[in-house]
Amino acid sequence: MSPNSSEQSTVLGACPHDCPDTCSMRVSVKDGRVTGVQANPDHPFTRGRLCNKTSHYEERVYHPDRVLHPLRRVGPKGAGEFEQISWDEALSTIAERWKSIIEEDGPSAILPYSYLGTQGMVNGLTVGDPFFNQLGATISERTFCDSGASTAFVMSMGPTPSMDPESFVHSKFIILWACNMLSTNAHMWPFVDQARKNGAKLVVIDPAKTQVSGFADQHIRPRPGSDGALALAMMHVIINEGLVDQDYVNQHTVGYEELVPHIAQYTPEFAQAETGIDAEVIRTLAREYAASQPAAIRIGVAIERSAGGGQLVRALASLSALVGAWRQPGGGLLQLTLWAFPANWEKLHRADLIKPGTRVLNQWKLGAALCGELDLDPPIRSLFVYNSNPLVVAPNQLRLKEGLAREDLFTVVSEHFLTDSARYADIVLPATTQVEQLDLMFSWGHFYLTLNQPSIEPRGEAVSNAELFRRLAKTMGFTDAFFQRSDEQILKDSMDWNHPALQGITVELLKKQGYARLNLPPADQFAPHAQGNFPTPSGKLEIKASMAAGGNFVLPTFRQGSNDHQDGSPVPALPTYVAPRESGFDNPGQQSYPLAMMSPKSHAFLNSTYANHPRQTSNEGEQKIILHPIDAESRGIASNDIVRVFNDRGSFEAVARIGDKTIQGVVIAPMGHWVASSKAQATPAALNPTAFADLGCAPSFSDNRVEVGKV
Ligand SMILES: Nc1nc2c(c(=O)[nH]1)N[C@H]1C(S)=C(S)[C@@H](COP(=O)(O)OP(=O)(O)OC[C@H]3O[C@@H](n4cnc5c(=O)[nH]c(N)nc54)[C@H](O)[C@@H]3O)O[C@H]1N2
Ligand SMILES: Nc1nc2c(c(=O)[nH]1)N[C@H]1C(S)=C(S)[C@@H](COP(=O)(O)OP(=O)(O)OC[C@H]3O[C@@H](n4cnc5c(=O)[nH]c(N)nc54)[C@H](O)[C@@H]3O)O[C@H]1N2
Ligand SMILES: [Mo]
Repeated sequence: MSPNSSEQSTVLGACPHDCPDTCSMRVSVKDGRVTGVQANPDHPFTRGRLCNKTSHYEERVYHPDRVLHPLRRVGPKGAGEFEQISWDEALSTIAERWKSIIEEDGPSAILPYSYLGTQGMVNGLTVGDPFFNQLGATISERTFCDSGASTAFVMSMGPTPSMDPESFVHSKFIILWACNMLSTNAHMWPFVDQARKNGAKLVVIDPAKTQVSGFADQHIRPRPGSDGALALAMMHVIINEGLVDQDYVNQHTVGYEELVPHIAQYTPEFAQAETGIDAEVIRTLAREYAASQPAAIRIGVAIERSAGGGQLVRALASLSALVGAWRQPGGGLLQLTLWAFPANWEKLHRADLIKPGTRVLNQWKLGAALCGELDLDPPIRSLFVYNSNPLVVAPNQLRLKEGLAREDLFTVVSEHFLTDSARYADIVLPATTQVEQLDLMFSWGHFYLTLNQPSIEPRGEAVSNAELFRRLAKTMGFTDAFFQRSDEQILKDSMDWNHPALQGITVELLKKQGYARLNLPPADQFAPHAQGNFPTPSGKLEIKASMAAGGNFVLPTFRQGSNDHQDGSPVPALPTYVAPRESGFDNPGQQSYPLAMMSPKSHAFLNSTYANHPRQTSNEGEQKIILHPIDAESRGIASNDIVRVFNDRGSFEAVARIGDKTIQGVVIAPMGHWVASSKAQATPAALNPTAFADLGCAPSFSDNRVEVGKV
């Protein structure tokens, strides 16, 4: 099929988004134009249904605000005033500025900044790494998402795919823990729903009432960040009441003898004081969880977003082993299926190009770094952003805004739109959308590899990220042929095609079919740890983590992270309760900022993506803050009042919604709205702390305190 055929044709594509569901799409094309996007009805996980965001993906492709040409800033930073320039001019301006910065201060004065605007192996997480590693730029440590949970999970169980999400149909007892499934992982719901219909009990553990908690047999609502106490108290009950699967524990775990005395302190009464959940409720939950095998826990990414998030995941891994949940399909703990994909991260990322001693800067520190608070030598003089919109997704928004406004900072942003971050750029470069590029998608929520074939030519002068870095490499005089690999070559290089998981799967097959299930046992036989076989140093599930001692575990290279424990103290080897830094019941900050704030995902946005689509903003409504009726009343706030939400870090304005969607003492401000279209030009990120959680430099969005008042 030629992309310009005047016949209506269908091209097999894949959703590009940073979402566990990675849907298989069918793109309809006529006269070189995308006329619609449908779900692939054959795909066993997509099951013929796209979400509210991608079902109108053509509106993104043809959005009137798309950036289609390189732009140069002509107004003040942040004003969004630009003029069109040629690619040649854009590239030569970048090269000229970078060469003089490198000459004066060295390449570490240049900072790349990226995340998962697209998740493809070709254009996604690692696309710019070889270029910046070769340049010698400061390394941007990417710990936006799941780095804390991943660290804890791998410390406990190794990098294992652990459970097939489709095997949840076989579960007898399901806990969705900090997971807003019907919004953020909606294609997994049919499997959970089927289990329910087969008689499984569904428990949701989330301070918020969500669409999915409405389907739960039981909704447990702990104080944000206190969940570790709940998990440890469940272990306490299971051990004290003799509910342990002793045979499984003896054969397939390490550290149980030391766990028994350690767990004595975590009584249900202790957990009640921390979480607000009645001790009897905790006892019953523990008993039912132990008795109803196979029992499955599905954790959301939000599990990691407080001071003790990492230790909480350590506790949940241990909990699953105590009851022998792993013995049958449908039992265990599900985090990321990503571990099943034999990706060649090393080849994509090229850590070997990093010069020893190159500076590393964590993503959360961008505002502080740009404002000179970190005393960096040399300071950051140039910022290159792609696949990310830091002004909305990173904490410390006010400082970040201040830093981005620095006249002497040379900022380049590659984007689909003039996002909040792009508005501060000196040069904006136009990026292709998924229908204009080739890519191969792994998934972090199922076991299918999906090919995205381009269905139209790039619009205007937009280029894929891979092409962008080919152009930059050429402009900067990189002669190694590696930097000029075609998209097809990058795609081929991205996977270990000889790995058993890819047996029988070829690019040709993917072209025909669009997707393929990894060569793994089917869901009804998927129980990789029925006989232990955990990919840890001991081969067992490590209740006592050998990797904690000496902190020798590092995140996979594509995160570019070190894994320093936040304060340099040793990581506790046994699952241990780490109380929330701010959001707990007892906290020194409680007097001035009595309310804990969570800022979870918006239903109609994908992080900050789609927050400039009229269909999605009208679906989502304006920025809201949800208050419990008691907290609203004591502040004289009524529904629909415009309120100011604030703490020492900043403030934003929102419309108040009042009801039992939240618990007393906790407010909820969904994230994703753009600064430029927000009241008072700020969003919840203005209040978020930059403090890391305990493991993997994870964020702590669920661990901050605020006050709310009428404007
Ligand atoms: N619609 C939509 N889908 C998305 C995204 C999106 O922006 N919008 N983003 C994608 C991405 S990048 C990710 S990482 C995933 C995230 O997927 P999830 O982790 O499911 O998403 P969140 O909305 O961040 O949080 C889920 C739930 O956790 C609860 N929660 C927050 N803190 C705590 C806590 O301390 N304890 C407990 N028990 N619950 C807590 C929140 O109230 C929320 O209902 O979603 C992906 N899918
Ligand atoms: N308060 C709060 N903050 C959060 C979170 C939260 O729950 N609460 N969640 C955190 C999490 S889990 C995550 S994953 C991060 C997400 O952080 P980001 O990955 O930065 O998320 P997005 O806001 O989706 O920004 C991605 C940008 O990439 C652009 N883009 C898309 N495709 C391409 C492409 O092919 N090329 C280029 N050059 N650009 C492209 C999009 O237009 C979009 O503006 O946010 C984190 N921040
Ligand atoms: Mo994420």
